[in-house]
Amino acid sequence: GKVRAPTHIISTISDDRGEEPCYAGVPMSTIIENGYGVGDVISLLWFKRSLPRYCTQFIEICVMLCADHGPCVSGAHNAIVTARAGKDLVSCLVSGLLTIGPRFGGAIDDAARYFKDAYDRNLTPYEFVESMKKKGIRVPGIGHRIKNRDNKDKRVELLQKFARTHFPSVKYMEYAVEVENYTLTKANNLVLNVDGAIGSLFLDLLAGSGMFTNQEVDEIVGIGYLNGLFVLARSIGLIGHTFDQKRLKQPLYRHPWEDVLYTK
Ligand code: Q5B
Repeated sequence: GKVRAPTHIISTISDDRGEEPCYAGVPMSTIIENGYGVGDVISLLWFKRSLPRYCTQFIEICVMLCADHGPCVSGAHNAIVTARAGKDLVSCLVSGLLTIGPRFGGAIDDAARYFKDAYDRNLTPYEFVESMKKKGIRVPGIGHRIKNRDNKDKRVELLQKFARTHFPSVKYMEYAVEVENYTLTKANNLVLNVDGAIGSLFLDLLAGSGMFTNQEVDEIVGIGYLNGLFVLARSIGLIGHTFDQKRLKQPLYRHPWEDVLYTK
């Protein structure tokens, strides 16, 4: 019989060999004719399945809400400085993306991991937060530089409102809110931030949609898919900031001496 030469790559998400490309088996014409959106494409390419409309809408809302947060955040600042150094679009984009991590934008996966573990183990918010403190770990998804109890993050409120209306269950998000209620007793700015809201709500999406087995949820949370949402979304803003600087013909950036504390 025929002998198949061993392949060097295995791929399961898309196929470009036929008359038209397929995403997770769905032909491009179906995607266009059925009016699929970016949320559907993310569902197919990341999760390898079509998700219900409220899930794809939630994904799209995450992308829209995280697309930008002004010029002062780490990512935009880096992109702006890089653009002003005369670099190309890709360099500006990646210099911004490289700031995304545990403190800035990249706390979504850890928020999901820690909230899930604490909720599934029936830890009270007090037990959870204090156990994190003992380990010297900041609670991912909690805390913000400019948002606080009296200046809550509108993005978080919008995500919560959508989920409370459309999700079958928001148990992980409600747990995250209980954690926030406790951390707010410690400091005014220890609010549930946008990373924490997305992390906890994505747990609710995974657990409540009936589209994922428990093993698949564990795999998604374990691998860490969710920071991808922030990376994808914020790329939109970083590209915007790059074009903005180039349009404005901004000169090379040099940080002012007065803003540096020179010490020995
Ligand atoms: N403390 C976000 O800190 C920030 C604590 C905490 C327990 C916590 C901090 C943090 C976890 C990571 C996280 C996502 C660094 C944030 C985002 C996207 C963004 C950004 C934008 C956008 C802010 C002062 C005291 C210290 C700390 C304690 C702080 N956080 N304790 N758990 N989570 N959060 N990141 O204000 O006793 O004095 O030592 O790491 O979720 O990135 O818009 O800017 O869209 O672009 O700099 O929204 O919360 O405060 O570091 O001076 O800490 O609070 O231990 O206590 P700050 P620090 P002590 S959303």
